[in-house]
Amino acid sequence: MRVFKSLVLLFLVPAVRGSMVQLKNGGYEDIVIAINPELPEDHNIIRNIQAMVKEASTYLFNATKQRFFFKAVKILIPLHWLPKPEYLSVKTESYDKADVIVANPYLKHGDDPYTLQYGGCGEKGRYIHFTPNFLLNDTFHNIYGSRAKVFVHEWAHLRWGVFDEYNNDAPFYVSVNSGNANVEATRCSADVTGKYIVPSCMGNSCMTRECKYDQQTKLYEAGCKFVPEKTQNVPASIMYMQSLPSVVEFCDQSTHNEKATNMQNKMCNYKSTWEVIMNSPDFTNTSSINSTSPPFETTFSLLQTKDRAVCLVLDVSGSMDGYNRINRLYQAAEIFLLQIIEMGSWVGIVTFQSTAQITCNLRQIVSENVRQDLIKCLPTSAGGGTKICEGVYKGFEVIKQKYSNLDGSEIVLLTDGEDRTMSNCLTDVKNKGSIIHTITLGPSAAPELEQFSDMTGGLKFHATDKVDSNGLIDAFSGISSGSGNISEQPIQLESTAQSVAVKQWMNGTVTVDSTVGKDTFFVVTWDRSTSPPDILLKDPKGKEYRTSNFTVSNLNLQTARLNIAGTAEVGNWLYWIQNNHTESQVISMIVTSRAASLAVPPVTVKAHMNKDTNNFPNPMVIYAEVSQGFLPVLGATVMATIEQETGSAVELKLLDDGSGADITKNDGIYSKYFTSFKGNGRYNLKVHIQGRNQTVRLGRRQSRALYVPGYIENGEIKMNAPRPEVSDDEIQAKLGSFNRVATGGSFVVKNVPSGGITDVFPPCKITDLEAQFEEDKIHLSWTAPGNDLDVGQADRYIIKVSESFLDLRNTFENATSVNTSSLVPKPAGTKESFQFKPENVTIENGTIIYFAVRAIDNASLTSEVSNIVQAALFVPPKESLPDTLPTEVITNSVPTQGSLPDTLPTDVINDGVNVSIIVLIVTGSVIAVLIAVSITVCILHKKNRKVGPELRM
Ligand SMILES: [Ca+2]
Ligand SMILES: [Ca+2]
Repeated sequence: MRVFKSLVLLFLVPAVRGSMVQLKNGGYEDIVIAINPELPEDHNIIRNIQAMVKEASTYLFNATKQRFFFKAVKILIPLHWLPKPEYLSVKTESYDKADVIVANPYLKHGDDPYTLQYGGCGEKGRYIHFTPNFLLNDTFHNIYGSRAKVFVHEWAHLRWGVFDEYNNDAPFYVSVNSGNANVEATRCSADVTGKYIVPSCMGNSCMTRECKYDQQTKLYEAGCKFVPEKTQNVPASIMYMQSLPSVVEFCDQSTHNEKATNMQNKMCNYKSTWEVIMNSPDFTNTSSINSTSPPFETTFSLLQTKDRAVCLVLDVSGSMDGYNRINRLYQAAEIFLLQIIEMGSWVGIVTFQSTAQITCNLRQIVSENVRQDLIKCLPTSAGGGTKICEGVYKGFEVIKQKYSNLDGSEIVLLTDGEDRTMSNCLTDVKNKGSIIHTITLGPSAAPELEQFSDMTGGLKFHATDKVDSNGLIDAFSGISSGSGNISEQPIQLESTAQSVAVKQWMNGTVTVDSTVGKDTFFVVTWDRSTSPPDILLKDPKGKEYRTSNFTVSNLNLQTARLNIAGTAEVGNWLYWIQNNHTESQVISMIVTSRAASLAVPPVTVKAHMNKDTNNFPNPMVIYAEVSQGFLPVLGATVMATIEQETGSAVELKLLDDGSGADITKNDGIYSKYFTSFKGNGRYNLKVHIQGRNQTVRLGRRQSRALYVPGYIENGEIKMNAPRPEVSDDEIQAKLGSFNRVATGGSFVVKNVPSGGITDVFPPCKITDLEAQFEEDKIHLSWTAPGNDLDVGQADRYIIKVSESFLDLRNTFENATSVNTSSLVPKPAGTKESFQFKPENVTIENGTIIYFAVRAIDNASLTSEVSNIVQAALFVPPKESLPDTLPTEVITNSVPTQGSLPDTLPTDVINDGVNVSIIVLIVTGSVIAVLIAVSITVCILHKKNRKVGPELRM
C-alpha cells in the first residue's frame, strides 16, 4: 500500500501542454473536442458527439457512485466548414491542446478508439482519438458497446490514468485454485463468463470450435478468443469490457483480478481501477452528489477556428545589446517570418522598452514579398528600460487592426529583463482570448513571465546566452500553430551549432525523407565575421551549392539562406562549412521543410517534460513522441539535450524499451528520467531524432477500447466481423531514413540545495521481470535499473521468493531471500539474467511460486518492488493435446485435468512424447511473457518415481 501511494503521488503535477479541463462540484467543464481540419463538413459528427457525451454523463455519474458528470463541452469546428450564426469564435482553445480529437486514421489502421497515455499510474493521458467512422457508424455498438460507454472507458484512461484490464498481447494466463490449474482469459472481473473458441469464417458465415492448447506456450492456441455471454450479472469492469450490458462499474478491491496479465496490474501495483480513481485529486477534491441523476445536462458550445493572427512583441531594452542578443533575435525572428509561419497567416510586429511601438501593422502572408517586408520591421538596435505590459497591450492593438476582438489570436512575447510592473496587466490579460507564448532570454528574464503562458495556454521557451546553442532559433521554430494542419506546418530537420576554429571545418549530413521536401531551407549562421564562411552543400544526386548560391541580406550580415526550388531531393545532403574568419566563431546549420504532399503525413516529433515546474528532489521524465499520422515510429535514435544557464548541457538517450520511465515498449514514445539538476531556474529541452533505413518502422497504438470478437446469446455463438487488421507489411511501410529536431520548451526547477547534492534518487522500479524454467532451475531476466532511476548503475539486487502473491507485494522484506551474492548489477538499460535453484519447493501440478526483485544503489537507496512474476506447474486437461499426437496416445494415456493416469504406459514414455507439461506463468507484464518449458518424457521418466505421487494427487 505504501509503495502504491508514493507511486501515485509522484504523478499529480499536470503535464506541460494540454488540457484546460476544470472540475467544479463534480461537473467537468471546458472539455475540448476538436475536429481535425482535414475532415469534410459533416454535421452528424457534431450531433453524435453531443449525443455521446450527454449519455456518457449519466453513465459516468452512476459508475463513479454519483460523483462525476460532464457539465460543459466545447467542440472545435474547422475553419473551412461553412460559418453559422451559432458558432462562437475560438479563444485560447486549440486542436493541439484538445482532450478529444476526431480525425481519420492513417493507413486504415482501424477505428479502435484509444487514449494516448504514456505516464505512470494515476497520471493524465494526452488525448482521446475517435475516428469519424466510429462516431458515424452505429454498427460499432456491437463491438465496443455504445459510444457513451466507450467515452467513459477512454475518459478514465485520460483523466485518472488507469489502464486496460484486457491484453491483446497476453490474452490468457494460468490460474491455480486449490490445486486445480485452469487457463483463463485476461479480464476483470474474473466472474465474467464465456467460452473459449476459435472462429473460422468463410465470407459471412463463421464456424467455431473449442480452443486447444498451444504446444509452446501451454496456453490456448493463437486465434483462440474468449467470447462472453451477452446476458450475465457481472457489473464490472468498464476498463475491461464496457460493451457488456451488465457492466456499469469499475473493478474495485473486491472484484479486482490481480492475477490477470494486464497493464492495469503492471502499472498500478495490482490495484483495482476504482482504487486508483479514489486516489486521484479529482476524487479527493469532491464529494458524492445526493441525486439519482447528474444535476445538470451537458451543455455544448460550438467554436470555429479563424485565420491565424500573430503579433511578435519583442524586447529592445538596453540589456538586449549584450551577448549579441539583438543580432540573435534578428536571426531567429527572420527564420520565423521566412520559413516557419504558414502562408495565409496574419502577422504584425511590436517592439518595446519603456514604451512600445508598432513597427509593422498586421499583414496577411500571401506572398514571399510580404515575408520580406516583415523582416524589414525587425529591430537591429536596443536601449532603454523594460515595460512588458506596454508591449503586450500594443500587440493587442495590432491584432485589433483586423479583428474586433482578440479571440484566438497569438502574441509571441520575448524578453530578457525583469519588470516589477508586469503584474499590473497579468490578470487583465488572462481573459482577453489571446494566447501568449513566452520566450525568456538569458538568466535575468522576469521569473513570472511564464504566467502569461500558463494563464492563456501558450507555449514556453527559454534560450540561454551560450554561444554554441541555437536556443533562440529553436524557440521561434517551435511556435507552431496548434491547428492540427500537419501538411502546412513547418518541420525542423536540423539545428546544430558549434564553435569552429580558424580555417577549420564543420561537416554534417542531413537526411531529407520522402514525407517532407516542400519549402526546404538550408540556413547557415555565424557570430563574428560580416561575411559568410565557405559553404559547400551537396544534394543526394551530387548537385553542389556553394556560398554564392546562398542569399545574405543587407540587413542581416550573419545569416546565409538557401531555398531549394520545388521538392528537395530525397536522401542525404552533405555539407562542409569552413571558418575563413580571422578568429574562431560559432557556426550553425538549420534546416526546415514542410510536408511533401497532402496524401502522406510527415514524420513528426513532439517533445516535452512530464511537468513544467519541478521541486527537487522529485525526478522528472523526458518524453519524445515520434509518429507518422497517428502511428508510432519505432526504432529511431532519440537524443535529448537539456540545457541550463550554468554548467554544460546534459545529453540523454531516450528509449522505447518499456523499462524505467518508459511504460510501454514499442509505442513510439521514447522516455527517460532526468535527475541531474545543476541548480535552480530555467532549463530547456531539445531533442534530435535519427531514423535509419532497416531499423525504423511503424507500430500500433495501445490503450484502446476492447474489440469484442462476439457474444453468446441464448446459448448461440454470434461472432462480430473480425477486426480489420493491417498487414505487417503495410504497417511496417518503408519509412526510409529521416532527421528531425524538436524543441520541448522550457521548465523551471526549484529547491535544489546549493553546494554538492547527495544522492537522493534510488534505482527505478523494475517493470519487466520475466522468468523461465530451465530443468530444475529458475531463470529470471529483467532490464537493469540505474543508480539514479534509469541512469547509471545499481549496487546490488534483492530477490525474494514466496508461495503467496500478497506477501510478496505487501511485505516483501519478510519473504524468503534468494542468494544473490554472485549477481553484480549491469549499467541501466542492459538485460540482466540470473539462474538459481529454488530451495525447499517441490514442483508438482498446481504448485505456484512468485518472485520479485528490488535494486539498491551505493547510497543504500532501494527501488520499489518490481512486477511480480508467477511460476506454476500446469498439466493441461485432456482436450489440450495437440492434433499431431498418435491416436493411441490420445485414447490411452492422456492425463486428465489435474491428474495423471496411475500407470503411464511405458511405450509412450519411451517414444519420447510429451505427456506432462510444466508451464511457467508470468503475471504483471504486458507483453506475452509466458514462457513454458516442456519436461521431455525422458526427464519425466528419470524423475517418474520421485514426482509421481505428487503429480497423481
Ligand atoms: Ca515507449
Ligand atoms: Ca542513486
